[in-house]
Amino acid sequence: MRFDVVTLFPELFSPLLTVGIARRAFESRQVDVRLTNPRDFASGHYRRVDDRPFGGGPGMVMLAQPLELALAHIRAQRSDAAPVVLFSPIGRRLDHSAVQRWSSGSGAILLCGRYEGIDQRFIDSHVDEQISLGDFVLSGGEIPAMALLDAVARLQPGVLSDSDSHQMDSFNPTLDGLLDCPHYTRPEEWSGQRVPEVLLSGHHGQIERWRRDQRLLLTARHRPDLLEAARRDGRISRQDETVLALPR
Ligand code: 9WO
Repeated sequence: MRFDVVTLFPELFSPLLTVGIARRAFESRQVDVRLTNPRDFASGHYRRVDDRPFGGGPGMVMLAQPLELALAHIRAQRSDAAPVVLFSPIGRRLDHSAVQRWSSGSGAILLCGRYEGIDQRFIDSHVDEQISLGDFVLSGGEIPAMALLDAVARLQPGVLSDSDSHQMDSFNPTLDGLLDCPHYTRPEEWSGQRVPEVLLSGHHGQIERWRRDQRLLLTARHRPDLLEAARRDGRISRQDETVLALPR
């Protein structure tokens, strides 16, 4: 799949593309990321990409014209009708099921806004979808774009070291709708705190049951909304309910 990113700051993407486990998906071009800077399509001696807002007010607004030329340049390279995605708090919240859909698609054109925003006429003419990471404001759309690319990259076959473990419901904290269990590593005692004995026991059945219990209890305490959704989807067994009903 191919993701074209339209950004005034393409250098922000280097660490994403060259460091960590997701990098494998990018370097192998399983997830082919192309960066386009609208400044390269700006005119005049100063190659302006922004201007003052009509009606007054603070800050600057991204010009529609360099963005449209950048988009035309990308469209000329792509043979598909990839959707144009804008990252903004107006959009639908990104979640794991949306990431799964993006990870099995053919890509998109990711538009990263800066300054106070983008001329609304460009949005009305060219943006197909808006995606939000939550109800807060950033200084640009680059971090949300990187969040989507990272989430998509780690779902590519062979990218996670424990190959494809994310695809197995019982290993995936989001596929079956429960939070992940706590993790422990060496030493067995740290700062006066011992690792739960069951994890040292070597009883794989007991370990799996303990992890399931932890996930159920953690989800009940911190995200009762997720537990309700898991119940509605039939993902909570009778044995699970027994654990949840125990007094704590
Ligand atoms: C910001 C904004 C705030 C409230 C309602 C609508 C909005 N649209 C935008 C917008 O398009 N902003 C551009 C990208 C330009 C300013 C910096 N940008 C941005 C994106 N800030 N915060 C986000 C963002 C994106 C996804 N999830 C959370 C925040």
